[in-house]
Amino acid sequence: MRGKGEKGDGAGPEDAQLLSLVVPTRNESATAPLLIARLADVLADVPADVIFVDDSDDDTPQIIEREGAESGLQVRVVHRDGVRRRGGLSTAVVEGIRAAGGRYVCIMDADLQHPPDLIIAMLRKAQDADADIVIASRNVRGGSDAGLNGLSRKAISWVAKWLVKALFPSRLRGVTDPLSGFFLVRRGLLADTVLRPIGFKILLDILIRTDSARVKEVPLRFAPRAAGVSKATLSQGKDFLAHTLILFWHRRFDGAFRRRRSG
Ligand SMILES: Nc1nc2c(ncn2[C@@H]2O[C@H](COP(=O)(O)OP(=O)(O)OP(=O)(O)O)[C@@H](O)[C@H]2O)c(=O)[nH]1
Ligand SMILES: [Mg+2]
Repeated sequence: MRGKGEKGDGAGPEDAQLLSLVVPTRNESATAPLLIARLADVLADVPADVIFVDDSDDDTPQIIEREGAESGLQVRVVHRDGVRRRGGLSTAVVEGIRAAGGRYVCIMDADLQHPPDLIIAMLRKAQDADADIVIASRNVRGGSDAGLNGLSRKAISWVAKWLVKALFPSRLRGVTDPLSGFFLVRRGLLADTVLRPIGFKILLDILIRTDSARVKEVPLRFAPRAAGVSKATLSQGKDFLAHTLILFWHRRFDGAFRRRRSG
């Protein structure tokens, strides 16, 4: 894998650092030590830092600081309180992306549903296929959503996927898992992109707002949560629908606007 000293997006400190991993956390004191131990193995030879954007009320940030210091990883914790937590997971991920310095930014959950070894496969795919976005997909050969909790969640996930595929057919052609929470993005792609996700579907926001980005996928075997408690709630369904509608209108308006200007 290409790393230190390789040519990046242009000039700048990102040339020295290949990857920033962004992990949003809320009350993950049970999973954080397990995750950090796995990341220390996986990222041992990768010029990378790990940014935890934390909205916890428990001792998750202290645990991350302690385990991070012992792990040899370059770990940063951005802890948010009060109004800074507004938007929850979605604003946490955007804040992490904006704090990142690596050539690539990878977003993953803290509960080990996203196997850390896949980070290396995603980086390789990004470099070898010159991709702007690499998605860890549950829906390609070799992937699976077995770790998704219960039949109803699997059904909701299936309906949600086909809804967005129907609303954004051209942009999502060939994309099998537009709602995955595990993905890697070339950071330069997002430099001038305004991201306004609502809820948990940040990848969809990025895909719709970066029209010509090259997308590749690697298979994800979505694992069960390693420990701790799910933060998924029913109101996420409402957030998802609101977010999808906003993106739909944004895209239609922009399209009409572009046509009017060129016509
Ligand atoms: N910073 C931040 N992170 C959050 C927030 N809500 C959830 N997270 C984190 O986002 C990731 C995904 O949340 P999960 O609770 O695992 O949601 P899920 O994977 O859809 O649900 P399960 O399949 O039941 O685990 C985890 O790392 C959470 O700790 C939030 O409000 N703020
Ligand atoms: Mg989870």
